[in-house]
Amino acid sequence: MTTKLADERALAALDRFEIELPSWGFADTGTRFGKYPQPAAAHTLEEKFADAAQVHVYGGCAPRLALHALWDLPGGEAAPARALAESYGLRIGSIHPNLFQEIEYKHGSLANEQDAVRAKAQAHVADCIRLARELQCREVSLWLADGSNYPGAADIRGRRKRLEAALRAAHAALPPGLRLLVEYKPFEPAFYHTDIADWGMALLLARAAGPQARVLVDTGHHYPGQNIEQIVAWLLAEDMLGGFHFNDRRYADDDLTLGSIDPYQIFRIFVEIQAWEAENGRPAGLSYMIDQSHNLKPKIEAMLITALRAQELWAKAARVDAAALAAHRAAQRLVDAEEMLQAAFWDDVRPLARRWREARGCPADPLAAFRASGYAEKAAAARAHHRSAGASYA
Ligand code: PSV
Ligand code: MN
Repeated sequence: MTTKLADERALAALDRFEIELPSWGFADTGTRFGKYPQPAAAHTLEEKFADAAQVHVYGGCAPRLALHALWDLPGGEAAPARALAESYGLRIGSIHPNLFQEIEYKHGSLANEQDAVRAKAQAHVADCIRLARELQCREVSLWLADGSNYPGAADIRGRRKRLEAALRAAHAALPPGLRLLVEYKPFEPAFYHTDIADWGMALLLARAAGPQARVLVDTGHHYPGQNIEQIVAWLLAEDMLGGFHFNDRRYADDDLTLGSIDPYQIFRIFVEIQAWEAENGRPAGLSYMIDQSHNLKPKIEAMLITALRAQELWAKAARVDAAALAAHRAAQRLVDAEEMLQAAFWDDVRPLARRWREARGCPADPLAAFRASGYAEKAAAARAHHRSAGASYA
């Protein structure tokens, strides 16, 4: 396969690759030990839309914003968010229920032992489904902080049963076309057991919920050393993969910039997806989202770099020649097969990505162009009145 054909495949792959930005990634965040306010951080929903729009204007591949129900839509009204999306030229991708911040949820939400707490959580999910319908979103993306800290404290099977019933009930309220994504995480905030700890649990729950439910893979939610592309391959084979929350990590859920620690991991995930798409002759219909809260990096720059890195890794994966790889595998030419992946990973696709951007009227060097615009400085000046360190991530 010639370089020209590989480049054509990569350009076509870039045409169909979009990544969704998290509203919460533009707001002030911190660690368990403190919050680190930034002068240009977004405080209002409008500021979050405005900042996200910058990423799309310069990067050209991030047309959607994910919203967090409690932080972004506290009044439960869809109209203001719809108007903002329109005026900033963005779409609203997914709605994230918040089932962890309120004190009632300290022993869990949908798996809670107490009927009243479960009912409150279920009503919130139903409200998120209504919002998602009104905002014409593609999905409601559910992550639960449910779990326990000490052995003996929780009836694990009882909690699983309640969770399954809750997801079934949520699914029953979905209008056609709206998906329910089930995200898993092995630990934190619970440190002994987490109710949806891994992809197997998420898969079983999504299956039980109904046909519009799928699993969401957050790359940070795995133990070090776990083979995430294998999980992706299995979920694809089961037609149960819904999408991703991308971030990188050195330990777990560190919210580091995608590809900053292990770009080859993301590349291998993309190779699996594109192999599935080539075999099935259709897109896998996945939602690619960023789930990063940058405490120290300037937020818009961090999101822009993340979107560009995701594009580059996606383009690299597209340069793998699936037919040649299959031939090497069939003939058990291990070295040749691996070299195909290595070559595609190491080839520099940045000139190609620049070409792709320029063809769309985006700057060849988005970071430099964004910096030259002075947007961050202007935002910092305009947002000075917000400056008081609050306690929430909103
Ligand atoms: C917490 O781990 C988390 O990052 C989950 O991944 C959610 O997707 C996100 O917060 C927003 O609720
Ligand atoms: Mn996530």
